[in-house]
Amino acid sequence: MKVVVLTGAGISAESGVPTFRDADGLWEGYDPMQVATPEAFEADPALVQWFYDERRAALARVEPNAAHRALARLEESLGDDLLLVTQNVDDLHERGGSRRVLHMHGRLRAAWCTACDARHEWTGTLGDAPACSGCGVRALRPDIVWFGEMPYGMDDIHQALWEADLFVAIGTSGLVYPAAAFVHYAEAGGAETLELNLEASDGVGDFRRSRQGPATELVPAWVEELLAQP
Ligand code: BV8
Repeated sequence: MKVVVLTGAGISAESGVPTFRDADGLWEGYDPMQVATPEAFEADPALVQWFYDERRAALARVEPNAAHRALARLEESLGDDLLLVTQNVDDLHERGGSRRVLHMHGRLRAAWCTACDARHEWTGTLGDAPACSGCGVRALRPDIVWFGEMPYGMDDIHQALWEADLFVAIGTSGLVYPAAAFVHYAEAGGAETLELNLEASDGVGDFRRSRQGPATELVPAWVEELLAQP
């Protein structure tokens, strides 16, 4: 069985990572157009670097939860028949045991050199303009896909959605494109579709099945159910 799982901020919420659009979400405090676009970075690089430095540092204070670990168990069982795509920029899937994670919106723990295009694993700050270890130029930005930028891995994702037997969206409000359209691709390819979310998202009507509840309860239960199928 070929499965594509798409996760959003909701899968990391119970680990203490703020979501974007919930009551205490990130966008409550910051206008995404001020901190998550190339124009914002051009206009005020210090603010944008600080915004991501803070979130990168906060990763050291959170741990993966039962939902992340359940998806790692699913990967152990399905191997390459599972594609885990995440909109999240945290590293909790990897720290929860997943080995193959497609971060379509980039990663907090990566830096992108705008001088030589190199990517580097990065756990420290970027606001102090460190030099690229490749070309030496002080031109590193967060390796994050901002609004108006092309997400990573789109060809692989579309291929996997087309071939999928099952598409599951976990902890996402389904408001950001192109991720919000994945369910339509999966449906067109003949896949079964399921939404697992704290509450029904605006796009819940696009899914054949949906369950509401916290990810740490819904995801382990769903994985055990799937793995128990003949
Ligand atoms: C692009 C990195 C084109 C930054 C992010 C009008 C129509 C269609 C598209 C557009 C449009 N206007 C503008 C666009 C394009 C735009 C877009 O979609 N805008 C939206 C706002 C309308 N999209 C883009 O710009 C994308 N690029 O289109 O490029 C292009 C074409 C050619 C060439 C070049 C370019 C790029 C989008 C990526 C932007 N970057 N992140 C950062 O992280 O700082 S998006 C950001 O939102 C995060 O990645 C986040 O993951 C993503 C989606 O949010 P969610 O993950 O869903 O989080 P949210 O808080 O919204 O929801 C949480 C959910 O969890 C809730 O439903 C809640 O109920 C649930 N939950 C909470 N707790 C729990 C839980 N569930 C379970 N258990 C719990 N405990």
